[in-house]
Amino acid sequence: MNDLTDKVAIVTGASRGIGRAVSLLLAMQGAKVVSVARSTDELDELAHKTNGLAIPADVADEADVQNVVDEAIRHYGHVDILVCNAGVGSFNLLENNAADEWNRIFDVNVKGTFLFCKFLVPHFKAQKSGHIVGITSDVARRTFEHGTVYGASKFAQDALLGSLRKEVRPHGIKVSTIYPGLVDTYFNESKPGNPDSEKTHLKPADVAQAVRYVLEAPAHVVVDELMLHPLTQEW
Ligand code: NJP
Repeated sequence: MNDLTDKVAIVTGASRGIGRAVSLLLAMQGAKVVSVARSTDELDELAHKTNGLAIPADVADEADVQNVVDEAIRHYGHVDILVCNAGVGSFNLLENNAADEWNRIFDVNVKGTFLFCKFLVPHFKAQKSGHIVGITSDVARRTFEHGTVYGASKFAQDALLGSLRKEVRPHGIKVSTIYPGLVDTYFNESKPGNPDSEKTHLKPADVAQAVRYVLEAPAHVVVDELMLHPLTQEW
């Protein structure tokens, strides 16, 4: 098993939901966590709880992302793990999506993943190790009504991570993609905690456990893809 103690992990979209659960779980395993999102109050509280760093950033802003990577390396000396989790969605008939909505969703889900990988891969190559975990979606592998824009962004994020996996494996770098089904979070204006969600949704902690599982795989093993659904969800 790969021990996470003192591993330095950048987690995006950490202010709530899945990213927050990932930050808390990795910190419990002894990792040094760099939590990234735009909501500063939530990040400060998380940094306190994880005894880690909180760096406010818009994942779609190149200068912000460069700053997160520089600051994490300056503070801890290196980075071992990147969890690309920040994501947004909205669900509409194709013709009801404004072009700006396309830009917003692709900026966060695809460009955000691209920028963090772009700035960290050279660092990982130089140290001949590193693990990138992408939180995509089950809809990166299937299509659904009202999912033209969000689904297209998740297919694109999945393709980016799959291609990158092939590029970086010879350098000792792992890329794992996690495909969650419905998760009980504030995603897309949902309200977590509805009693029915016990049956219909995963919990953020379930996805965090999946992240822990892929990160703790022994050095000679890479979990390329991991899909998890609530038992009741149709596939
Ligand atoms: O969503 P939510 P989840 N720059 O809304 C951050 C995927 N997924 O935890 O900036 C930086 O609770 C935002 O922070 P803030 C989904 O596609 C979910 O459910 O402070 N950060 C917050 O921390 C996504 O990739 C479901 O507003 C930005 C976080 O992202 C991932 O799971 C199903 C940002 C979103 O937290 C986490 O989503 C599925 C920006 N520009 C896949 N914009 C599901 N929930 O059902 C947003 O298949 N964030």
